[in-house]
Amino acid sequence: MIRRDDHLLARGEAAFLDDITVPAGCLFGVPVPSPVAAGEIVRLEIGAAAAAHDVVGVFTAADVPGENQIGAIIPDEPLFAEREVDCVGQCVALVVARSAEAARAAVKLVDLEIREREPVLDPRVAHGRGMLIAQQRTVALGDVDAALAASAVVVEGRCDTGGQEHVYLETQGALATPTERGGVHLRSSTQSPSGVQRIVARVLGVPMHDVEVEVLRLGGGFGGKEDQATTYAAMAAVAAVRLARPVKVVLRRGEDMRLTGKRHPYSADFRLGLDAGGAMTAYDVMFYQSSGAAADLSTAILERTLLHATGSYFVPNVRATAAPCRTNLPPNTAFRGFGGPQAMFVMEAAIAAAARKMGVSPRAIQERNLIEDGRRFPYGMEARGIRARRCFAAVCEEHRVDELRRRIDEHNDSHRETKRGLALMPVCFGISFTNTMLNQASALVHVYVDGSVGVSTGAVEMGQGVRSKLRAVAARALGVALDAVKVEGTSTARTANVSPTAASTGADMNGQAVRMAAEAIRARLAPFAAERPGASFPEIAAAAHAARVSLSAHAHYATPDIHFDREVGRGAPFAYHVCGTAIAEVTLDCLRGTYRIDAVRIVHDAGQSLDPAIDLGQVEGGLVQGLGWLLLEELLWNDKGRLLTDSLTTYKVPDLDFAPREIAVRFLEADENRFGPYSSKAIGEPPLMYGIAAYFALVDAIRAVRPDARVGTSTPLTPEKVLMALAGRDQTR
Ligand code: MTE
Ligand code: LUZ
Ligand code: MOS
Repeated sequence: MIRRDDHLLARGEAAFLDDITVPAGCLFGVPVPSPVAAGEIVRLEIGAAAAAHDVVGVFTAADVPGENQIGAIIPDEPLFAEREVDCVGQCVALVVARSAEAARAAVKLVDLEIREREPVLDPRVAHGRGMLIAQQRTVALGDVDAALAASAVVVEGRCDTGGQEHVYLETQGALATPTERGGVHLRSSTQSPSGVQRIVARVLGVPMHDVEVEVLRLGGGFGGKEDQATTYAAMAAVAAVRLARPVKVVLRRGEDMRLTGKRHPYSADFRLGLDAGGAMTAYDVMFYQSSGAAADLSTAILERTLLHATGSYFVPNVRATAAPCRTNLPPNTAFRGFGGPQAMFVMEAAIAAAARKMGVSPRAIQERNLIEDGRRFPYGMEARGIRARRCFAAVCEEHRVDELRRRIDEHNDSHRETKRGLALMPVCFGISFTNTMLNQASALVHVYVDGSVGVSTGAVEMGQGVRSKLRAVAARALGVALDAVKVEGTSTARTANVSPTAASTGADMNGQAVRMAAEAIRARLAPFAAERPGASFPEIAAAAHAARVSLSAHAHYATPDIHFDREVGRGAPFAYHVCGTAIAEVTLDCLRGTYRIDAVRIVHDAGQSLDPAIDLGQVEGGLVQGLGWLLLEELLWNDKGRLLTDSLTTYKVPDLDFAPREIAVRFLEADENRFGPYSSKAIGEPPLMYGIAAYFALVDAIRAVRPDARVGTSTPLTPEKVLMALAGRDQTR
């Protein structure tokens, strides 16, 4: 299947925010960021900037007509800093000029003096000082202390996982056009049109119906635009309303990298107990999340960390605690996996440590402990329809993992310059927003009298192919050809109160709503079809319209049977879990520390795919993005909290050469899934965690050189760190 937009995209004709022809008189805004990570604002003089060539206005907190507050979950983030700054990149003002160049030149003329404080960058230090975004939380099952005391083997350790920059190709931006009565029409590069609408209404002090947010498509989001697109939409809106002129704000790459939050770095302490046979008995883990300077989505991300603490495994006694620690970094935010990858990494590091101590392969421990139907997750949900073992067994069998292992061992026995390594990664990812309220979607379907179909939902297309999937659902439910269906861009005026396109639920929930609306229309058309054997769909639609029967339907879908009590950390928060397993093989150059990912082979449960080509792309893309997080992408800040890796020359993302030589993906035979339209399954986030297989394969190869190398507990494991580990340097941090 070719996505409807593919040719447009390939020719560069698909419009992104910055391609839209701006309205007459449009002005350009550029934010003024704090150069300091923590301190008190003692002077903010905007006079010189305001008087600069082509500058039309400079806006600060004083100019916000409504509330100067953009925090969506916890109201702790001002749009423009007032007295304090809490991170480098926090904005104090917006300069608006006739060109973006003139605005950028004038940014330098803003006179900002800050009395600096020592920033806190380490979440453990923040925790020690009681600097928390919200209370720390625990999910627990059984009696961990007793079970650990009774365990035959206990391993303990510390893990540190790094952050990750989203590097969506399209940077953050918005175009605001003032409307009547102090309202605004926004084009925003956001995953959350209703989120932008709600916060902009608050900032402007107008009702939500006076703020319309429209989204055509995003050049990638990856979670980075679930919450943080709001900032730039709100700035543009304030200036547009104040000046009664359209205002566009689009960040440059470097600005985007410095100003926006990233995947949360975590530090963790773990203790894992096992019996003599390798069955896990107890798991005790403490997560320190580097939340950044404001809450953003940190508490929700922390919750998903807790719910994925045990990964794909069943552990009878668990205590998982997580603290959202306030650090002087830009507020960290959603990123594919949403706290799940950080948790799963720690569990895999614990398994690797246990395997070493017990003299068995990590695979044996993984296989022994995979969760099965009837078992419970630590939060009390019973595993049902869990296909973890199926995928694990299938990938091992299809790729003859024992033989792969033997060949690698043979290679390592007979080669000194290169060593090879292998590891497996089973993924089991919960599908649904952990905040039950967000698990709803609606759709508006119109059949036009010529038989063509228009579909509107709250889903945002960001490259993941949700529009193609919704098109397939509508065509199938109505019984028309794909070409008859158009999925419109997203607008808050057509579809209201929508959840962000996130948590991998976009196609699931919006697809169900589309199916329901389309089926309602089809039922109305049925009598007209019955009276007209052989009639075409356009003829049937025209006949129904002539009889004054509505050809439009709206439907609302709420994911059934989910619930979660946040206070006690118990419930069934997920509709289902998506499972799969990856095997990774790497070859290490022992002299240079460089390595090649030879192959990643995956068996993944995509359900009854609505579009196998898209799903294959999601698995491959997620995997490579995960590899970047684990192996390559290193964020460095100086001790003043200034990001040093703020360009794509210093921040390395995977390229074709880095990608695995071979990626083999097999989709498991489909079964029923009542939560996905036509038994499809969510696919956006889970494949990212397959990258963990390659990380531990590399650790395996390093150990073939140096069995005592101190690797395997921190990410990213860059070639530089590999080289140091081969030289016998401590790489625990
Ligand atoms: N794929 C592309 N090409 N671009 C993206 O921005 N975002 C990912 C994933 N795949 C993303 C992507 C994330 S973080 C999520 S939550 C899902 O897509 C969202 O889309 P879905 O719910 O429709 O799967
Ligand atoms: N966003 C959110 C998410 O608000 N809640 C979630 O559970 C979630 N999960 C993954 C990605 N985004
Ligand atoms: Mo994805 S992190 O849920 O936007």
